[in-house]
Amino acid sequence: MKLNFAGRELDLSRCHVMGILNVTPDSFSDGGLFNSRESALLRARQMVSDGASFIDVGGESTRPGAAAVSTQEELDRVCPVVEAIARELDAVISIDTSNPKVMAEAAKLGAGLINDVRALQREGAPEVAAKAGIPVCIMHIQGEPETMQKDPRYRNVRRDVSAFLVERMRVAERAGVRPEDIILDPGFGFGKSVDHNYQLLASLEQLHILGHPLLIGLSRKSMLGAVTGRDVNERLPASLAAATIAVMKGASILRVHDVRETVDAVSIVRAAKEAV
Ligand code: 7PM
Repeated sequence: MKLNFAGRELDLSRCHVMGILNVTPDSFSDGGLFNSRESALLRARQMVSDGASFIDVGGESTRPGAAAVSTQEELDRVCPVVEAIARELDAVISIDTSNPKVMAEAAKLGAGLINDVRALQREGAPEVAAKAGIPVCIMHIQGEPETMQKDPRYRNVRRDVSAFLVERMRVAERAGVRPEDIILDPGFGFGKSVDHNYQLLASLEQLHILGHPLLIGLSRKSMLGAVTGRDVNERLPASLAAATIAVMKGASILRVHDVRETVDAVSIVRAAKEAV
């Protein structure tokens, strides 16, 4: 299962690690430390040398209650970083945005993947993604980031998430996104209770039958805090356990804060899978 990310081919039958690079002033676990272009680049270099195949560059906080960001502000945050990483580093740049203008600009500057937590629901997004001609991650979300955690409800969370993803895939394909370029993500924490999240994690295999690679984001999420009682910066062991489960259930890309540690966990799963 090979995918072409703006000229970089990756075999997604193996699991790859995506490092999170927040370029927002209010990023929840980087504390806004990596804001300037230089510090973002420093962090990206470290993640690539730690084994990240992807760097997920995000300039709009998806944190519930975070202020909306203007297109210009998001472009100003993200473009210099995308450009610098594309010039210097051997990694696929993933652009974490819902804004079609940002998608288009980032693709021009060398981004190889569109990661839209709103599943291309913004006006014009499916068409821009198609025109960019790079793979797209379609993530499940219920509601809008501002309000999604207020009493999320499902008839059947596994079926509802699948149905949503199938519907958004159809929209993307109708706009011209190639089916082979679609990556799916159940969207842990995006309009889901703790129980919903664990039900989805327990049945990740079921999403696999849709036939697309899976991208999974569990790193430091509150569903891990809910079980361990740990604060966000104390969730590495729980994150690694969750990552291990996801790889064992067939995830192709893990979106994480702690690249080096996750690469180790992935390598153990691979060694055990390949042993005869
Ligand atoms: C507040 C709420 C802060 C949520 C940060 C988050 C995912 C993603 C994010 C994911 C994909 C976080 C999230 N999570 N993109 N972006 N999948 N594709 O905890 O699970 O990092 S932001």
